[in-house]
Amino acid sequence: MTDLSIFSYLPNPRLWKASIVARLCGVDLEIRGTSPGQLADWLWDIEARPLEPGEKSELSAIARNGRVGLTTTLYKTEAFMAAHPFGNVPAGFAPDGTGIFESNSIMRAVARLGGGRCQLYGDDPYIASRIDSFLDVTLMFAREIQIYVLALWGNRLDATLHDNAIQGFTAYFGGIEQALAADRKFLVGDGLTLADIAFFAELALLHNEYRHADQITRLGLQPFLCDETASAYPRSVAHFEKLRRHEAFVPDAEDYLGQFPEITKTR
Ligand SMILES: N[C@@H](CCC(=O)N[C@@H](CS)C(=O)NCC(=O)O)C(=O)O
Repeated sequence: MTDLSIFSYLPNPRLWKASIVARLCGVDLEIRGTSPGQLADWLWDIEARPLEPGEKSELSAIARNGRVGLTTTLYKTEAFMAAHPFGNVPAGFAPDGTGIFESNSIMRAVARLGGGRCQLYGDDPYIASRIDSFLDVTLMFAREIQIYVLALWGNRLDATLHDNAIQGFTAYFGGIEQALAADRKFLVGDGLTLADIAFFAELALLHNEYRHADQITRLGLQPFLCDETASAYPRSVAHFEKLRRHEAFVPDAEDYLGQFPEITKTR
């Protein structure tokens, strides 16, 4: 039986948080979704599905404008909104329809479902909480980076947006670099945890920056993924490059990241 189902645009690095943990902890996920552009042609529901031809006209009562990142009309059912009050994807669903939102929390749910098979969420309350600390700061970084990447997608980057993103980037990477000091192999303890997986997923998402290099340089601004970042945060960049080759990460990350240069290489 499926332990958890997730509806999302695909591919979505934030969804990998759950799929990587599921792979490592033997949890059965059902993933539904389509490309971001085609989510407007899907019913956002506990049983998400493609809309039938002509069905949109019958659904005008539930049509609503996308709010974050998705600028088209979306068809979110009342059941979806009851389960997901913020109306976002990735959207997790327990077998009884209980909604689990925020990709970090969906990931935590998968780790909990893994029970004793899962070594990724610490084995005492203090280590689990330290992992949570990293997940909280990663969410703050993710928020800054989302604003930046969405501005790039909308071709509306400006110096202020870029400056805000710099603040978020330097604060987060300063902490990650510090956490990996003295040749630590992982962010928490001696093994892979949810903290590393969330770091990896959000930095993977930032790779979309490469698609918009012209927009950034035209404004006289500096991309984040560049040689200077590799020099300023060598442990963080090496950690990312190591994780992308981990066997549990490769099925999600290989094709997606293969579209982009490695951070350590000059574009
Ligand atoms: N912090 C959230 C971000 C989720 C999010 O913002 N999702 C956006 C797409 S990027 C969304 O679902 N937007 C729905 C809408 O625009 O109505 C997470 O990690 O899950």
